[in-house]
Amino acid sequence: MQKKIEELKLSFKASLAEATSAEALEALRVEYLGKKGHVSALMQELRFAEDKKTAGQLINTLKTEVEEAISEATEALRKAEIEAKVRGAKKYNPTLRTSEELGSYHPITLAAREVEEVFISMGFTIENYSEIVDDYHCFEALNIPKHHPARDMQDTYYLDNGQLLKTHTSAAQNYIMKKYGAPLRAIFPGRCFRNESIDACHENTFFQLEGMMIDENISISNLIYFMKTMLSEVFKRDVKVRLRPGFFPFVEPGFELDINCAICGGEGCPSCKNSGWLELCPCGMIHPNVLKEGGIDTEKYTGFAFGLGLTRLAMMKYGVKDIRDFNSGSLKALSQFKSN
Ligand code: FA5
Repeated sequence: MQKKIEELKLSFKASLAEATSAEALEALRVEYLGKKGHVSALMQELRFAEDKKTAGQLINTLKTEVEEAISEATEALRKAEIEAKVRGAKKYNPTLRTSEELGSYHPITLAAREVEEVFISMGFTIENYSEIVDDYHCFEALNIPKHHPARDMQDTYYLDNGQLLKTHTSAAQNYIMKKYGAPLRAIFPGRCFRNESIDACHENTFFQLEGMMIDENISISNLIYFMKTMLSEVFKRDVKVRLRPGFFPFVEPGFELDINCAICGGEGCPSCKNSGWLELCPCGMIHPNVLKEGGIDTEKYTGFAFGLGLTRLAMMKYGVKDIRDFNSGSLKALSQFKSN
């Protein structure tokens, strides 16, 4: 009987080598381990064998070896199939155009780039600043101490850790003054967040583009020159603006620069809250306290700063009636800017 078991082992090995598919392996399993298979037949014969104990052990060993060999071969086959599939799969090609429908730049990006180009040509650098800032940079360093009523104008989203979402790009002023010192010309676009009531010209998430120029003998006339140049370059047509006094604790004197509403031509509409004018770019001469806090010698240097409402500028430039269209994700609205 032992001889028979050895012969079965050898024939199993030979058959296993030829079984190269899942079906062939299953057939082999049934041939050896099935109810009417070789191992069952050996068990039947065992009753009549003389060397029952040794033969029984050998049959068990054969059974285990057959089970293990078939499951190993099945697993190897499965892995080989997966590898073949991966090898044969289409490779990702980053240079391949997947669709004729190409995307386009967001109108706010387009507007920001135009403004940036104008200021770069006038010697300004572009700075980047975080969207999460601390109380010091957003308020304290800007001459807005705790409990100052000016904080009420910017309904702020505070984080659990005491930091906050930047309410205005002015939050970068102190950082940039300390980074570069004077003289300095920099612009810094950025996303701002305020817990606003939303309407056609107010969003809770909007973009501003801040600018600062600090040097010897900088005056209001420099400020007005740069504002005029920026607006005429961006709009490429005459736009009616008005300058009126405005209060911001970080500038003295401070101004509101309003633009005549491009949607209604000044008649009054929901986009300008029926006033005919839209607040666009508050500005002013940087307050000495703010310069000092930024490490600037106020005996030698003065400077101006402005906070352009970039989202509103895009509204006026492209004739977008409702500010909410910008964040809507509506392809119907945004794809109109493709040709730009
Ligand atoms: C400020 O944020 C000042 N930091 C601006 C400044 C900078 C003044 C430097 C002086 C010197 P204000 O809160 O007015 O100011 O916002 C500036 C501009 O951002 C507004 O004129 C407007 O164009 C835009 N803006 C403000 N709130 C919103 C809003 N909720 N949705 C869309 N645009 C807004």
